[in-house]
Amino acid sequence: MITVYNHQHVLHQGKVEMFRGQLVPCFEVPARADFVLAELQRRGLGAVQAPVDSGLDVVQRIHSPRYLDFLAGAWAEWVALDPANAARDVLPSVWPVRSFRSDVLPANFAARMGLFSYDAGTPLTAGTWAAAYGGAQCALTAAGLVSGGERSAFALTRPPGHHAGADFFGGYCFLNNAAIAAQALRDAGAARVAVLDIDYHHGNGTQAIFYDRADVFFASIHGDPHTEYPFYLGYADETGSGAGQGHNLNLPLPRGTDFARWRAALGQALQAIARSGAEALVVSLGLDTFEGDPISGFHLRSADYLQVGADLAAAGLPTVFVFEGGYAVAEVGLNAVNVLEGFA
Ligand code: SP5
Ligand code: ZN
Repeated sequence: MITVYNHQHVLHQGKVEMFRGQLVPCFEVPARADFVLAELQRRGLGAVQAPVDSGLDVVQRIHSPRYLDFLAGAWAEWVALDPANAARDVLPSVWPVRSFRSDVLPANFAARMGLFSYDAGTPLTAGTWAAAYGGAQCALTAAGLVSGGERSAFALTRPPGHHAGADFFGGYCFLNNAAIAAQALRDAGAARVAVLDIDYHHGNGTQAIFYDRADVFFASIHGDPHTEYPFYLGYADETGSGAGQGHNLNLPLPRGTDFARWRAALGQALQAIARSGAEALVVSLGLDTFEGDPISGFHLRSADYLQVGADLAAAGLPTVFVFEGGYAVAEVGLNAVNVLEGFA
């Protein structure tokens, strides 16, 4: 398994996120990717390479121009407001909910922060654009390797991506790396692609991006949104719309779910993916299903991830793995590499 890793991930380094009325230290930290890289190298699980820069063509097929323009320039705008801002993360504080307009682009910076986001847990920092851009290149390079005949490749990057939609960030995510990889596989000739999201949290961004499309099947196993973030999407009755009707599968599970029950859902998702006729698979690989995760509620153990990898391999599809969540930092390397080793 080839891993595509961009050292610029470290340029995205949030200080704080809003939680219960306080700014608390970020859970999504650079050390997460470093632990995975160290474990990959310790266990000798294949080559690690830097991404090839292929620009924004595919990224622009997933994200809107005005969103990309905003993200690329946001930090410079923030510092221009007040030079002292250079020492602070940017967080949104006002949002256009129902009855407000989203077609008009406000001149005010805070207004645009809110227009392009949905939570106050996702700080934008000096290096966010550089890190997210490099992450998208990792996803594109990994997809290119698989289109070129590799059985699998792993985009090891952060910030994660699956909560980011066509024109919004949130849930620690800015560019949707899994969606970008899926689009790249389509563009390289796969008639149908599946995205399987096994992060603890529903992949609302990926679902929304492909919701009305028949060429990308989306399946997600996640904490029940009645109680779990991101709350407002991820229910079982969301099955796709228009041409995409029948091409979306949500398998929400209650807090406290153990591996036996989780694995049964994985079997269900993989059967649906087989029926979808997918010729390639993108796995949104979150490890926050781990029993020791500080913000999540499933009870998977480290050894279980070897079985997860074996089950994914049994689907028999060329597979791009994309790193998503997982906040038990000391164990995230072991758990991620267990999936990859179980697959290989
Ligand atoms: C990619 C990904 O996994 N994003 C998850 C974003 C979750 N953001 C909300 C976090 C809520 C924090 N809860 C803290 C509980 C501390 N006991
Ligand atoms: Zn997650």
